[in-house]
Amino acid sequence: MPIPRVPRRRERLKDIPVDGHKRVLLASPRGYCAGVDRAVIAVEKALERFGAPVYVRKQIVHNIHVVTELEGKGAIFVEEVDEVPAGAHVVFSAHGVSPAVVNAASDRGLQAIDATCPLVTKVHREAVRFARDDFEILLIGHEGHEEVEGTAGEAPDHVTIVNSPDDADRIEVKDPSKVVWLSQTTLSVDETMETVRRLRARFPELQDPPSDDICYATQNRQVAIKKVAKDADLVIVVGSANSSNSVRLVEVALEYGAKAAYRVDYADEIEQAWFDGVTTVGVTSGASVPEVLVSEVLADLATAGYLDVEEVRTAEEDLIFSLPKELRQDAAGKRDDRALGGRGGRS
Ligand code: 2E7
Ligand code: F3S
Repeated sequence: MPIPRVPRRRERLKDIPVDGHKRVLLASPRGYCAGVDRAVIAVEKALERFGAPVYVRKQIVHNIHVVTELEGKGAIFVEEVDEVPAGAHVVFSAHGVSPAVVNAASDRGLQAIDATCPLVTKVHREAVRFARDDFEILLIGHEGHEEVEGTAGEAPDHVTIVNSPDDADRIEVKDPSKVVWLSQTTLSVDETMETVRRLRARFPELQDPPSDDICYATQNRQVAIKKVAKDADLVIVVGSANSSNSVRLVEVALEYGAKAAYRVDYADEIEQAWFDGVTTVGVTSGASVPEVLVSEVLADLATAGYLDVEEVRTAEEDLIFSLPKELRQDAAGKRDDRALGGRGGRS
């Protein structure tokens, strides 16, 4: 079950006395990616179509605000499909599920709606193909994260999880001539390249994935925050603690010159003490974060005198994914025309 939000009662931010021009650099792209948009709409459509409750396995996306809002509309979040009453509708989260979960849902007679991001499904297919060709798959990603569990579950006998660059120095493989690396979609691009460099130093025949596994949205948000961070005294990242891509944005900001960087779920977590001597505040948000939460942060910053907001745009995004197939027709049998189209808009 998601943790309910406990509102923090702090005073609103007060005006910050600093010498110099106070401004906000607002990173763009930020916030919702195409996979999150699709997954959240999928739960809303399922509620409209089938009525409440609709069950969702795990958090649909890793954002406490999104989860709380959907709960208010009648979604029930569960950890596993065995908590769902037989015959009910269950939505699989954007992070994907292993075949074992799909089978457990089917054995229980559940009506599954698969909101797995298509870019995660792509990685699952790569895992299946390399396993079929008897490769050992070095899956770079965080053990225990739902996405990694789902991808590894496609080929458990062929996958070794590589958690960090240091892990790359330790892991053992059976046949160094038949290894390939794949990755979680939301990792730090720079850290992943370091992990691959260290893997390749040990296994020179290591194959690359057929295409990037770190998705366009993760890459674009990291490029944008890098540009902001070099000029920022303080960076605020809006996103939840369990949101891998949001946490990476804090790390990337610090690596690229931000003097300080903090993650908040809500504007009321911002602390007055962070602003000592701060003229330039960078702001961004993770891929699971609705824009309203960023607007609330900007409103609070305005009360503290940071009224000048400059957008720092490093890419355009116009990717839209079609809805999960189980929801593509409306109740009257008409096709929903949200079509697969657009581009990720690499920076
Ligand atoms: C699905 C995937 O929900 P998030 O915060 O997830 P992460 O993986 O960053 O914890 O962000 C959206 C999202 C990202 N990747 C959803 Cl596979
Ligand atoms: Fe998909 Fe990337 Fe978003 S994997 S859910 S587009 S962060």
